Amino acid sequence: MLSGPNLNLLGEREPEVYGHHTLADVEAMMRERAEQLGVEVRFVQSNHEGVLLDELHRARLDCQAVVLNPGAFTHTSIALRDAIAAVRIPVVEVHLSNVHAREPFRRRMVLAPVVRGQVLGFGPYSYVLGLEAAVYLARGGVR
Ligand code: CA2
Repeated sequence: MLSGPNLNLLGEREPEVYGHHTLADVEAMMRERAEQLGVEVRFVQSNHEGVLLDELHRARLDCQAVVLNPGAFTHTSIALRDAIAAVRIPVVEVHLSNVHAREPFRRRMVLAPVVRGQVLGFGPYSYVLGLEAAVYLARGGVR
């Protein structure tokens, strides 16, 4: 599970947009579901694009799928797009908010063509659904 910039502030500010859960709360929800599904999850949050790139590269060696909330890099990062296209393991993009119902600049999603799918708008539950999708893909779901 890779979380991008500012998501470490979750629960501290803008609760009307992102809710009251902290990132630790969201990760605990995912961990609980991961146990039920019998899978291991590694959690990384970084505010640095290069660290997210390194983690995607690392994941291709020891993970079967990635759940990614790229934060604002969703709208800008061609480097993340290239990395996702390069790593070959399935990447599921998740967002807490329904970005399409927000500012027009958030509708530009540069990773969308290279991820396997997106889950957005369900708050912390987007992460749980993203995990379920990732496990489904890792276990040989849709190609
Ligand atoms: O809805 C999402 O999950 C986003 O990826 C969150 C990003 C935003 O730039 C994307 O458009 C949609 C921002 C994360 C910032 O999180 C904060 C949390 C608390 C206080 C301030 C920012």
